[in-house]
Amino acid sequence: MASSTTPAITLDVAVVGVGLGGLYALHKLRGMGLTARGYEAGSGIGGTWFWNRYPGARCDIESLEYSYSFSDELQQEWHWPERYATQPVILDYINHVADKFDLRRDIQLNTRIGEARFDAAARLWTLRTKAGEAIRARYVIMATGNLSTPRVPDFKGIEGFQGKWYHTGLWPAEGVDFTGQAVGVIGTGSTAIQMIPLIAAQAKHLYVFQRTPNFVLPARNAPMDPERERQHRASYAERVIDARQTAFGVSGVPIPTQSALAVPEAERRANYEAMWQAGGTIPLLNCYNDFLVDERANQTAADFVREKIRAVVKDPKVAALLTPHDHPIGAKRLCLDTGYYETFNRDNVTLVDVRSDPIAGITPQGVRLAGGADYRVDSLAFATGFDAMTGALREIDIRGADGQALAEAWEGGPLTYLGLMVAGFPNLFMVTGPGSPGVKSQMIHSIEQHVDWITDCLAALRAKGLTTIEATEAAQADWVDHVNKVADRTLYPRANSWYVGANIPGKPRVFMPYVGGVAAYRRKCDEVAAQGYAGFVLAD
Ligand code: NA7
Repeated sequence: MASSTTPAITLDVAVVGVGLGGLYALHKLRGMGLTARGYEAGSGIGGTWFWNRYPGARCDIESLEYSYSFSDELQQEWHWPERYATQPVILDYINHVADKFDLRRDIQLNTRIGEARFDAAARLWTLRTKAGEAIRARYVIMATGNLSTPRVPDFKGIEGFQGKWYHTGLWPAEGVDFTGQAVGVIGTGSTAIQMIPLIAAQAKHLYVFQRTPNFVLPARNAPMDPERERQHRASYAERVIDARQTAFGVSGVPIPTQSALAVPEAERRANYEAMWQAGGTIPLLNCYNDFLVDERANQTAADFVREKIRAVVKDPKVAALLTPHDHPIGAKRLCLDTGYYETFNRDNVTLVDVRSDPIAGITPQGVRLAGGADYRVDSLAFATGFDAMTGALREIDIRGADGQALAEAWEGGPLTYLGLMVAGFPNLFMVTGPGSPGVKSQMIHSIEQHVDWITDCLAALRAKGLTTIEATEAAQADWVDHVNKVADRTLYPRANSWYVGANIPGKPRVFMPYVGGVAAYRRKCDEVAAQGYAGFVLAD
């Protein structure tokens, strides 16, 4: 273990987190001739795709889209075996990228950053690892991810549970065999929806503890169609440009111009049916231009999906419980499934409604509800989500120019300028931070845009002979206001989702992502840069 007196390594840029964002940042920074090093808490790289190894973990964006665009050679050589890649395949891809671009020599694994302090006189950050190693760096790029702080609710009695329990975001690398077991899954978000059909097929009995049903659309996963792959490979360059003009950063999707209410019902239903058959979330999100802003328009799609649930689930009581009723469709992250609703027709699956009768605690044998019912299980899988968007940053003790803690500055919710920087924290950048479209877009698209913007900014500073950049309070306040106004024009804030921190008791209810779309956001970021970094103070 390094002691606090160990001389600090000094870098141009320290990159915290080596998932998809950190990895691309390291590649870009090295290309600029800067000294950079990535610090990763995991024993391997990959971030989300390293930790989330639960059964059925898979991307919910098509893999031909969900891949880096910065290297045509990489795009042409990599083969995605299925329409939506599984977690192991995505992790292979990330490791392939690290090897191809020789990035491992700049990556330090098993290293969790515990604190970061800005020295205003020296204009340098000092990071300290949990093991006590110090790192001095002119700039810090926080590539810590949006869904990287797993959260198990504070259930009474969990420490006395005699079986084994797991969180999906910290799943054992060697996997878990549930054969012959009674298993409880707590939560019914995207993660649980991917996992439940596979556990049901293996376990003796599965109890699904559901508080809120979600809207689930069919993924229609399939082996990669060679012709589709060929066409996509032939048009990657145009597709990148196309994706930049869209709301979600996914290419090949027409921008909707029509209201759902402006078309006859038969035509609208035919459209929804085509979307249902095509699979994926993107067709529905792009069906009509008022789907996420007009409640009545939204209702038409919500009712369509509700009918589908009733058509699949045989027991009407179970179907009713699985039918979402408390939020507009799409206002929470839409989930994709392979056989989720069908799973509830199995004899070995029981849906337990913990909305009407909440979980009171965990007993040595299983789960107890407030009403007294006991469910005996051998294992428990918590698919209870993450302290999203701010959790990973708040876990690090980050102190800015006047010693202020980031956690304090964000006490009432995250404040950022463009989701890229925070006033009072010079030279500290975030990749897809709160206030940017990150989680509301194809993540790799947004990651690349942020890393490109940050590295262009560092190049501009270098060209001007300057060393520091900091967001102004005024620009930050305007941006936060804009993010809120844009969100308030939509149906998004109406859902109790992790976008508003609703899953974390006591977390301030603030709508965190920017939902004006990646096209508008990119324009704004480009304008700011073109105006000499308007809203930032640059200094030597
Ligand atoms: P989510 O989407 O945050 O889902 C967490 C689930 O856990 C959700 O169904 C919650 O119900 C449930 N939950 C949380 N706390 C409790 C308690 N105390 N009792 C019962 N149920 C509870 O996390 P995921 O991992 O599924 O997905 C996160 C993102 O990863 C996803 O959006 C994709 O982008 C990838 P609630 O809805 O709060 O009533």
